[in-house]
Amino acid sequence: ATPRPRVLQIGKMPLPALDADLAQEFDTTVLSAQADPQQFLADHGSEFSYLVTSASMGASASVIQALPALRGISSFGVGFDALDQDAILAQSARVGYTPGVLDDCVADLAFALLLDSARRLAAADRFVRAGLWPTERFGVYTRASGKRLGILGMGRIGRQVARRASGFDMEVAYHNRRPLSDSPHRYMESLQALAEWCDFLVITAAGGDDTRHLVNAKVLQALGPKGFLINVARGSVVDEAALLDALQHQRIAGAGLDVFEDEPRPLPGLLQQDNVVLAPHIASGTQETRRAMADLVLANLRSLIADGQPLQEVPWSQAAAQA
Ligand code: 8YV
Repeated sequence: ATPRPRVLQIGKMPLPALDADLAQEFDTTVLSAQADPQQFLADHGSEFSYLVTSASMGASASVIQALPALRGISSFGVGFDALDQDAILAQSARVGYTPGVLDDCVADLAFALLLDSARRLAAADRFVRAGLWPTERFGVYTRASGKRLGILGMGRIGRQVARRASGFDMEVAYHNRRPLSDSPHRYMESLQALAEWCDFLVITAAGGDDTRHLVNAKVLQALGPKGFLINVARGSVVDEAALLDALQHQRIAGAGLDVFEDEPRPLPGLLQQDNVVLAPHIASGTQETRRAMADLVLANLRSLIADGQPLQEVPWSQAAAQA
């Protein structure tokens, strides 16, 4: 029998069962489990044709370049901003990812953060647990229903957020680089105008150089002292220092954040603010969704090995393959 192709897995996957699946079905080596990963790559990098990673772990140029026989990458997640595009294209490796299967759960968490930042549910839970109910008053906060929702990045996930907003009788507008031909929602020419208009600004835009620090001090100023910022996309889209400053000086009303510029380390000042709700990058983190993502990681890897191409391919990988 021909030997099974060897697969390098960068680190632990976001669903433990997937680690087991990968170990069982493929000849898999976990890079982070090696005593000296750097040395391991230098000694054994040329033995691997396939790489498995996640949107969070990504794949740096130095890892890619240490794998001269690389043919395919299967990544867990819909984001690909942590995959070094230039290094990957230089080696003509094809890249699979997991779009589509997480849209509803990410939109659910956007709404959970929206409702929590407005109604302060996490703070209310802390209040009750601390035994304060009999003696103190919990504050009165902000209505969410019927308010204006601005979406930065009306893609697959943004559309699911908009759908949920209709159940809350919210008016929806969005900003993208260009208006969509098939969206019933109002298009705003600029992010600034969207921020001025809305009560809740929800970020569902892709990460990467094109969107870095789009939400800056000026946009937060436009969102204003009654406005809330919700981010379930990438920390890089927001200038986190400017956001902390705006929260500290009540230039915005509050924020709900699932993503940060330097994960897993939110700016320490954020932990001191009671007008922000923090989550550890869990928007896709349900059994159902992570299992569907894991199945797609496995299916993409099988397809890369059998046919040289993944079932779901990142756009720039597909474009390069067709050129
Ligand atoms: C993942 C994500 O949970 O899909 C993405 O791009 O950021 C999340 O769904 C995360 O990347 C897992 O590592």
